[in-house]
Amino acid sequence: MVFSSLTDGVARGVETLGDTVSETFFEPVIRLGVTGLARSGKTVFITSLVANLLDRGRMGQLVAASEGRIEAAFLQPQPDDTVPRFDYETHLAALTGPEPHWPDSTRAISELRLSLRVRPSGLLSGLQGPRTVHLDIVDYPGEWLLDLGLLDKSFAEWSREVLARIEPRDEADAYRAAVRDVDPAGDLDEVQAKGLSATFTGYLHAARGAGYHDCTPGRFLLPGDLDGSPVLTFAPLPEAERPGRRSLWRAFERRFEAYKSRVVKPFFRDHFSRIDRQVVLVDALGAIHAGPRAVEDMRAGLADILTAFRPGRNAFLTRLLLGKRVEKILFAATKADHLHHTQHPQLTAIMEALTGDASDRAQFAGAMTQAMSLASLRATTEEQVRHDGRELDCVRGRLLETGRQAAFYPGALPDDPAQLLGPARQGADAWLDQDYQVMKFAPAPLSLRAGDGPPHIRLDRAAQFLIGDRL
Ligand SMILES: Nc1nc2c(ncn2[C@@H]2O[C@H](COP(=O)(O)OP(=O)(O)OP(=O)(O)O)[C@@H](O)[C@H]2O)c(=O)[nH]1
Ligand SMILES: [Mg+2]
Repeated sequence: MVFSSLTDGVARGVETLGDTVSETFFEPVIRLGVTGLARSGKTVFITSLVANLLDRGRMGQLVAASEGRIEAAFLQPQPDDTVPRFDYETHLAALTGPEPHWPDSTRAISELRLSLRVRPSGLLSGLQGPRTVHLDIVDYPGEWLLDLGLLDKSFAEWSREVLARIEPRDEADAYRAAVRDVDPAGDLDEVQAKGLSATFTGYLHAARGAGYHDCTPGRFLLPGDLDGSPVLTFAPLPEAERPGRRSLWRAFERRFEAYKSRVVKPFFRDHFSRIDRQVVLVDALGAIHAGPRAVEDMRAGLADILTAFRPGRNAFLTRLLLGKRVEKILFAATKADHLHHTQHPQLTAIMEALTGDASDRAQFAGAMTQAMSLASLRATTEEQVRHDGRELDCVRGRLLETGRQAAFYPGALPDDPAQLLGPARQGADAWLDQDYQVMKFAPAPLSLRAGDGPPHIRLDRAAQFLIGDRL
């Protein structure tokens, strides 16, 4: 992690100038952010998108590709030397090798530059030669966006809120007990400090496991190279009466402030503020399968993530962005290959309803938005199965657990998303009249024709929405 010493405003100003100069005189750059909560499908999405932009045989809905205007696509060294490279080759080998498997979980930010040589369309086509458009894809955990909410809070406010929030939660038993024995005004004892932060981190992990999304500070769960450092060694404390300079309270307060200024702000300044186009991936089917509580939690988590795209609500972001906006946001329900295509419209409607609240209120500050259901890597085929005298629209694939082929009917999604989101909001324990299942399928072994990327569902439409207008 590199900490910049420039102030927020200056950094953004210099960079804006840099962007403009290079876009005007050199080659245009599109920065595409890919985010979503853990396991939402970010790594598979980027891997398959890149593979399908390199080999465009299955990208019929990407207009520049279907018009044959993309003359070449190639990977290049990325512009940011301090960000890990997205490990495209390893992930692709996992997905498309002789024994295909899903890639490992990735827990930090990474970046990849794909460059496209494109012939202009329309009037310009006769006048101009091909130009190069760089697509910088940035993969970052959605959890990091949740930290935005910390910036407006003092340590005292944050502590008060968190302690109140965790009061009724079983997952926090150990932390509540630990805090009871602590005198926040007493001198800092580093062993005690580490113990408290470890117990609090344990609570965050348990809470996330139980489906709570309000698990900040985000880096406590995904520390990366900050693991064990003082900026991650703090925890919420009960208010202290005039704590001294060397007290536990003051130490945690300083670290909380350091977390904000040296972890949260640099992420927003160095990465988030530079994004032009954004995909937010959501494992909506996984949540529906897990039940109403998980759906409600997903909705609330998504709403929190999306506040980052409505910068008017946050003074720091407003200042940082200086009017720059994400131009397009795609909300995509991933893993749609778990459903027969006849049910994809229902899944898309659920996505629209989940993000609709937020887009109505502020229209994401002028960004164009779209909801979609897609599969980055299609692991199933479709099949009709007769069951109890009825034809069921099934999907067939190789089950992850047993390796056996099976046809599978996940249950019918309702035409009206309110039938799911309503009970979820009202705190229902189970779905009333339908049971939803999700099987885990392994990626299918592939034998790709020359020029074809891996099989997908609507990845070409997603690409057209996100970057088609710039090609
Ligand atoms: N059937 C199917 N499963 C998918 C697809 N994309 C992702 N998955 C499943 O979802 C899991 C998570 O996908 P990833 O791309 O690793 O998700 P991620 O958001 O990068 O996850 P983290 O790095 O852990 O945050 C995979 O291991 C697959 O089981 C898809 O297109 N089809
Ligand atoms: Mg990942």
